[in-house]
Amino acid sequence: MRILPQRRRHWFALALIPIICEGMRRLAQIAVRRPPTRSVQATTPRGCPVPHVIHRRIERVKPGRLIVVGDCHGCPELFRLLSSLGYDPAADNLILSGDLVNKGPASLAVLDAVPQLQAMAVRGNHDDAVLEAWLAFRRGGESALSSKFEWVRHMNESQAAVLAELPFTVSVPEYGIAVVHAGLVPGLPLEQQDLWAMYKMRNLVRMEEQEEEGGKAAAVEGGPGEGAMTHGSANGNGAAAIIADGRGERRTRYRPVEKAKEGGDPWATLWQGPPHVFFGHDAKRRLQLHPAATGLDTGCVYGGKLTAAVMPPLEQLRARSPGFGAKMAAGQAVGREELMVELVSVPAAEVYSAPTATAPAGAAAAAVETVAAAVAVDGGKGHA
Ligand SMILES: [Mn+2]
Repeated sequence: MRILPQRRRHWFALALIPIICEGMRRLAQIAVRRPPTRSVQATTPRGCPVPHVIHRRIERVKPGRLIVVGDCHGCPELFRLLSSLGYDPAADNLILSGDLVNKGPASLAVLDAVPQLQAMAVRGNHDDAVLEAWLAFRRGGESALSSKFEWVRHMNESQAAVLAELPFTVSVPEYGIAVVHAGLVPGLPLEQQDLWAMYKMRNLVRMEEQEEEGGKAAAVEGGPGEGAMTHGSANGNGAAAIIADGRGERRTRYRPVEKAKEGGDPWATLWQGPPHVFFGHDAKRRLQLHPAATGLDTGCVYGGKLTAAVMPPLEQLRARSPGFGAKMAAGQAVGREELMVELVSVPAAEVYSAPTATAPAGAAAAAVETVAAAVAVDGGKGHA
């Protein structure tokens, strides 16, 4: 301090205040934080750089509605759906449930639309795969693209940047909701959720079951209420949770799996929240209406439909839904009724991609009937 002239000393001291505050904040964090159960993943499961923000939080919503749209897969139905809703980027809040691209004809237009529409979106497995393909294409030139990703050669830097920045979850605490592409493992805080599981899982297998069946369960350690997981691996033995049942005595461990034939239950049937989770990825199961989770992938690209969950502006919700305020105050998961969710769908204009093992059976046949009514809005609730 002596090296500074007298009049500069207090400025120097002022400059130190934020540094000291930050140091104290970090010390406080270390004091309350449990030791991490895994190392931070440096890349996504497809080897892409992880986004700067993995778990995005919308602290203050815009004054309009909150709209969550299911898996677009490059389908132009996104634009018809938004236009039928009278979507206003300046007022409404829009979140896409991931798999923005691939299989449909308008992937690039969807990527252009994300910033134009002020949309937020979570990362789907296809989004990550496309980003990987683009990065490889840029490194290796023409030979690096498989026919499945042929269209990726036309993707420009800003379209790729949209994919590169996609977080794995978007939370809207004011509404008590979160959006993820595939699912979440109950009992784990967001920061401990596995990247693979968040965009690939469909079912959760009880670890005990899995052990009985073939002894293949991952070795997982963890104390009460603490999540433990294996490292996110390419084949997806991603995460397991240990859940206290309220008294902290019995615990359940779950292992997320990709396909229903691997056993277990749909993860959303086990999810109790909070938050209420909107998700996609599971076209075969179509609309999923569980108490604390809503599955919105209604197989548009397979000739099904594109579905949005529309919630009123926050101010209206608080005024018109007494249950919403009560559950939020009690720290409980809000349901679709409390959120006053309206489900709105537009049918696919055509079958853009042949149904696969994980796509809805019979969607192609159903689509034939809906081609003529392509622009009609199906405003009904609860079409299963
Ligand atoms: Mn998916």
